[in-house]
Amino acid sequence: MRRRRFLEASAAAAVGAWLGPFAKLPGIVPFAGEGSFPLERTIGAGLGRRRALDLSTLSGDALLIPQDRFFIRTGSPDRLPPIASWTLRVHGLVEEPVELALETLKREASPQGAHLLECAGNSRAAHFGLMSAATWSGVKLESLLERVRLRPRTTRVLVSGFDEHKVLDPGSVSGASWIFGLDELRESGAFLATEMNGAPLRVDHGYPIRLVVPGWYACAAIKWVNEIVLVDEEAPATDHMREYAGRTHQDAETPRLARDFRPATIDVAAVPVRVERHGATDGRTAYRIVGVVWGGASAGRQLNIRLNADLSWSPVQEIERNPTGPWTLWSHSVPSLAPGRYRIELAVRDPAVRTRRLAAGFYAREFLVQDD
Ligand SMILES: Nc1nc2c(c(=O)[nH]1)N[C@H]1C(S)=C(S)[C@@H](COP(=O)(O)O)O[C@H]1N2
Ligand SMILES: [Mo]
Repeated sequence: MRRRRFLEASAAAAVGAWLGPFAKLPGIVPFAGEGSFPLERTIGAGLGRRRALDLSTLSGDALLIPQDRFFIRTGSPDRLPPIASWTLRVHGLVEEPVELALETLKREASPQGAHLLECAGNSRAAHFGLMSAATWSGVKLESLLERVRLRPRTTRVLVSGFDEHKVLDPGSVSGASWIFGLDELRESGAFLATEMNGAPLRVDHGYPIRLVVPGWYACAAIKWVNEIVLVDEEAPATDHMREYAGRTHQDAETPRLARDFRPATIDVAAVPVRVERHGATDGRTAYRIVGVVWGGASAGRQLNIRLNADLSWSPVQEIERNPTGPWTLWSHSVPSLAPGRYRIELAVRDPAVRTRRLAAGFYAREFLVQDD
C-alpha cells in the first residue's frame, strides 16, 4: 500500500470507528473500462517517455502539481547539447539576427501565473492524466521580439526545440516546432518559461527553456527551445503541426500552410476524477462525484451532469463561481444508486460556448455500483 493510500485507509477506519457500526467506510469506486495505463510512474525513454498524473488525488489545496509528478510527454533528448553554452537564436525575416544567452532570459524572467498543460492526445487510455497545472516564470515572447527589427512581410513566428533522441517512438515524428501568428502570441500571452513552481524546469519539462501558450494544447508548448524564426504568410506548416492536426481540430484535410491552421486552443472541458462512496446513517450508500473543469473562457463553465443518456441533465451542485485558477474542482452528490453501470456525462448547454470534445462524449467515464 502506498503511503497516501495507507493514510486515507487509516483515516477512513478512524472515522468509521468514531461513527459506530452503522456507518459504512467512505471509499473510492474505480472507473470501469479504462485499461491499465500506469499512473504516477514514468515509463519509456526519449520520444516515447510518458508519465500520467493520478487525477483522483486533486483537491482544493492541491491543484498545482509538483514538477516530479507533472505529466510527461517526451523525455529529455539524450543528445541535448551542454546547457553552459545554450543560446537562443532569433533569425529569419529580421534586419539583424540575434543570439540570446540563457543568462539574459533568466535575468528578465518574471512570474507568469498558473497555467495548465494538456496533451492534445490526453484520453481515457491514460485515465486523462496527461494534464497538469503549475505556476510559471519566464519572458513573454512578445517582449522578447522587441529585440529584433522585423522585416515588413513578417507575420508569423516559428518556435523550435531541440529534439534529437536515440530512442524514437513509432507513433510520433521527432523535431518539435510550431508556427504562431504574431497576434496569437500576443492574445494568448505566450512566454518562454525558465521556472516552474519557483524552481528551474526539470529536464523532462524542457530545461533550460520551454514555450508555454496559455489556453492552447501542450503540443504547441515546445520544450528545449533553441530557435525562433520570423516567417511570412507563405510559411509551410511544420511536421510537428501536421502530426497534431487532427488532435488540434484542424480540417479533415491537413492544411499545407501554417496560416491555415486554427489556433490549437482548448475548449471548455470537464472530467470526473473520482467517485466517492459514503455511508449514510439510514443505511443507504451515497455517492459523490468529484471532477475538474478547465479550458475556454472561465466565465462559460456552467456545467450540467447526467448519469446516463436516458436521464435528464441537472446542474452540477458545487462549482466555483468565479474561478481564478487554470482548472477548478466541482462535485455532485447522489443519495443512492441502484446496482448497475453508470456513465457520467457532462455538458455546457449554452450554444455560445464551444465544447467540441466534451460534447462528443470524449471525457465521459463509467463506474459500477454493486449490490451491497
Ligand atoms: N522539443 C519537444 N517539445 C515538445 C514535445 C516534443 O516531443 N519535443 N512534445 C510536446 C507535447 S505533444 C506535449 S503534450 C508537451 C508535454 O510537456 P511536458 O512533458 O512537460 O508535460 O510538450 C510538447 N513539447
Ligand atoms: Mo501532446
